[in-house]
Amino acid sequence: MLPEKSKRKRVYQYLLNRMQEDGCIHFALIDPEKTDPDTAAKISKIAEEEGTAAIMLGGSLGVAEEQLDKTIQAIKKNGVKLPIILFPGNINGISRYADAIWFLSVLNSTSIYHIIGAQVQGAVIVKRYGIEPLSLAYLILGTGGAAGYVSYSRPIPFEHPEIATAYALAAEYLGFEFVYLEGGSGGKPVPENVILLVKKTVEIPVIVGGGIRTRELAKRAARAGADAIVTGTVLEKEKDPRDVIIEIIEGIREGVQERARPST
Ligand code: 1GP
Repeated sequence: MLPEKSKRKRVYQYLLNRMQEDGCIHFALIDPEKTDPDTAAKISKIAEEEGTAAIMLGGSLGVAEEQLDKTIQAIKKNGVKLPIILFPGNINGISRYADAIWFLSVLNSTSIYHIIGAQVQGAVIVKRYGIEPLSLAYLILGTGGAAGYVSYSRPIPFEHPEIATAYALAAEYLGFEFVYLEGGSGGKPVPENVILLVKKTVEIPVIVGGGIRTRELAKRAARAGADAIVTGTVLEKEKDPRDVIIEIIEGIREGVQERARPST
């Protein structure tokens, strides 16, 4: 019997619909190692109210399943209806309470473990917990940040958009549903020309993250064609998360509008 695709693909369909409607969507990334469950619940509620499309949960180091469980339970208890998508750094990044998981492969890692090893271990758990897998080609660019370091990656230089594009195209041909251009958390954002070339070449949705911390940077990534923008670090700062999210989402909307305008 063929799998019941519609059931397995609930979050997938939701994300695609929102990307189509809005042109570019926002994901709020929360690292449970850096943010306690109550704060995560508060940020998630604000994000939902201000138009964020989903909550991503994960981090490169020190995330334990128990922490994820508590964080997701707190977010759900706070009445947040947005999908909660795990963003695992390793197989300890899986919680039974999540709605979906970025089932990711670090395609430019030099370690087989990060390309297919952890996934083999994790698949069985994802199946057992009934979490929706969203297949994702995770590409590390620029300095790579902590994610690049812990995944033994060979980051793609920003100066070589054609290499990032070739990886993204290979990802599409291998059947990945999404591609993620990661500039490294807290680092320099992926340049517009890289996003532009990847978008021009591939048909799968392009997610961009790493170093996006202002309205202007969100606008640039959206204008270049990102289908989704991830912000993490900026939500951990002293600033009011509501102000931060409003700014980022306004930047995204402006970027989408500018994209639609014919160039003069
Ligand atoms: C990291 O791309 C994400 O994996 C988000 O990066 O923390 O810089 O927002 P920031």
